[in-house]
Amino acid sequence: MVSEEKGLPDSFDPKTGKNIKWRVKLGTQTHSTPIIAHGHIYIGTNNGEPRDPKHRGDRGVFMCLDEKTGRLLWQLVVPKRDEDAYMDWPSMGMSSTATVEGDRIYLVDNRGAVLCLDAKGMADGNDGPFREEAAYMTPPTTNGAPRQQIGAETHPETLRPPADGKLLQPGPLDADIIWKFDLANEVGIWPHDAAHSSILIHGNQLYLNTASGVDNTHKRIRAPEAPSLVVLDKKTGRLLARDDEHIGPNVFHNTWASPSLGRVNGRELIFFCGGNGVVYAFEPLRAKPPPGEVRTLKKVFQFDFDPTAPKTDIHKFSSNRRESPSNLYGMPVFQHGQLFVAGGGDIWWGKNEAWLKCINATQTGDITTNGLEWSYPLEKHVMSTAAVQEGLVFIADCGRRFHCVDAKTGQPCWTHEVKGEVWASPYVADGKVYLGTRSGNFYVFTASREKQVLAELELGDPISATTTAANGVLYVATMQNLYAVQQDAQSKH
Ligand SMILES: [Ca+2]
Repeated sequence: MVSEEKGLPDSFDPKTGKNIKWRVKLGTQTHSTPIIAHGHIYIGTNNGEPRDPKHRGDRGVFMCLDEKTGRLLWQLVVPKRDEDAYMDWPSMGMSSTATVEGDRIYLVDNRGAVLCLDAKGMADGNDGPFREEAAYMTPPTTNGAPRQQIGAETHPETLRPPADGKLLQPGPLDADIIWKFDLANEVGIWPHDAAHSSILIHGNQLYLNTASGVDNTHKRIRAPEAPSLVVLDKKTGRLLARDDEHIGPNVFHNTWASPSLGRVNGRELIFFCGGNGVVYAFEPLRAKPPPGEVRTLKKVFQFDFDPTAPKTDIHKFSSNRRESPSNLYGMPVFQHGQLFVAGGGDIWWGKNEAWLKCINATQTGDITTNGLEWSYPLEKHVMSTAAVQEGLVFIADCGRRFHCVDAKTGQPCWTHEVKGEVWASPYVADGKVYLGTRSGNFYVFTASREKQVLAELELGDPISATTTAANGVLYVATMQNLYAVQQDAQSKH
């Protein structure tokens, strides 16, 4: 959540076009953060503003846009899961954030499939081994409303071909899938609400949270043995390893927190926040196991984020706003031996209590008691990942408050009341902190120990995405628009 970019503006104005290079329409719901690489912008959204007449109706959409102009180069369009609304919530689109390396894009789509995509799309031909793009973009004949009622016995299903056997044909505007790994089919996850992962690349390996959660009753775990963290071969999508921590039964809502990596006293560790409210560190996988073999990730430490919360029969605390387990949405952030983790009661189903905690990541074993360096109370719930820079930790919560906290002591330097809940993470770049809220307000603060509000804008529609910057341009995604913001630019609209 910290960038080296310089020369970024303090403010911009959607009404006059000041400091705006361009603005493009996305779908009607955008929960994915824009990623910029090699002249392209990658962002997930929905199909509320169809860009291709052959793709109509509710879909998960992932767009590849031209960095200079915002023009659409190609898009991945994936039919919704229609077996149960709670497995792929209507109109949510594709929420995951892409990871890009060279000409390969790694992404989890709305059906919970891990995909490797070709940066050039279909325009330069269909690169394999995956060749079934036509079948994967064609919805079943019944596409539209989910087939089952809430509470009914449903199971995750594979995409069914339409009854008439007619498939949509990919064209130059469509995505080119290199390989696909379906988390529901292959490792038995239970999709819930929306798949959300930000894939970590380490050498030839991909580490990702599985987004396995409760069923449509919110009180049952139907896939207790499903992994929470998996490792895939980035070249082939083969499953190499998984956790064996038996996290499943105690996942309060879902497994939405993405893993991170840090070097602790010369040793690399994979950090991971489980949907059970426990923070783990694992050894990275050293070598590829022989064909057919799946390794178990070796745990280095575990830290119970909320040790006094209920640990058994936890789903009976669903909807209890006073007492419940904690869960973790944001990523664990590592710097100088410290691990910063924000979590607490679930925003939809848990207690109104949340914290930012600092963990000493140099210890091993169960570090719940000895590993806590400090704990700082947040308000209500927290979805953000902390941005940590020069001894300051920036975080925002769903109690409409933005916090600047001293990384050493956990004492607040300052706070600011913002309009709207915050689902995005703060983003530090060029001495500033950028933050959007669910009321559509956008804030620019100085990234300093003293409070200074540089700008408060009203963008008109809610913001879930974290701001990002590349090549001197700031990218701000609201639910419906993507703004490219650049100092001294002037757009006409
Ligand atoms: Ca291609």
